[in-house]
Amino acid sequence: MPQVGIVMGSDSDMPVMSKAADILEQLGVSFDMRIISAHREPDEFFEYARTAEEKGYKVIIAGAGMAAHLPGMCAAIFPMPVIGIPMHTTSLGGRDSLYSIVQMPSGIPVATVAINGGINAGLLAAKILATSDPELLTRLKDYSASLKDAVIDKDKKLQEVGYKNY
Ligand code: RP5
Repeated sequence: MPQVGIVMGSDSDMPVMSKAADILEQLGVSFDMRIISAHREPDEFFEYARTAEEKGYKVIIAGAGMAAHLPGMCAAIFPMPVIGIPMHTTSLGGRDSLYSIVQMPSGIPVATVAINGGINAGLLAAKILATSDPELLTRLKDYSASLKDAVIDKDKKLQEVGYKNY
């Protein structure tokens, strides 16, 4: 059973949503991925959200752009955590998506990551699951250590070659 449901409003969201999928795959977290538009196919959306719990999801990652109702409507129906990813948009730079997703009314939370924040959405979903999975927690700690090592390596190179040759 997939532990995480990844859903996006359009295939134009895929470059961002695939980053969430990649990090979950790297961490050994099972997921499934769907393209479902809350606005363009409301009946299919409601079917998806109503059956999400029985499909085994513990977290949903929902990404959408513009008047982005998909994450909020998932949170209205699915009883476990929903993480929202606001998509960058050409007209308003993603502020439209961000405000639509982050400004939820009291009682229906959506954990909103940055505009185009696919990697952090995947990591946040994994961290939620890691609260009851010690092996996943260890893999997350290893991932954090690898980030630290990458910065140390970059600084080491800077000290060796100088900023003009970096
Ligand atoms: C939203 O509208 C989608 O999430 C997407 O970000 C945006 C534009 O969709 P397309 O016109 O590219 O299909 O529903």
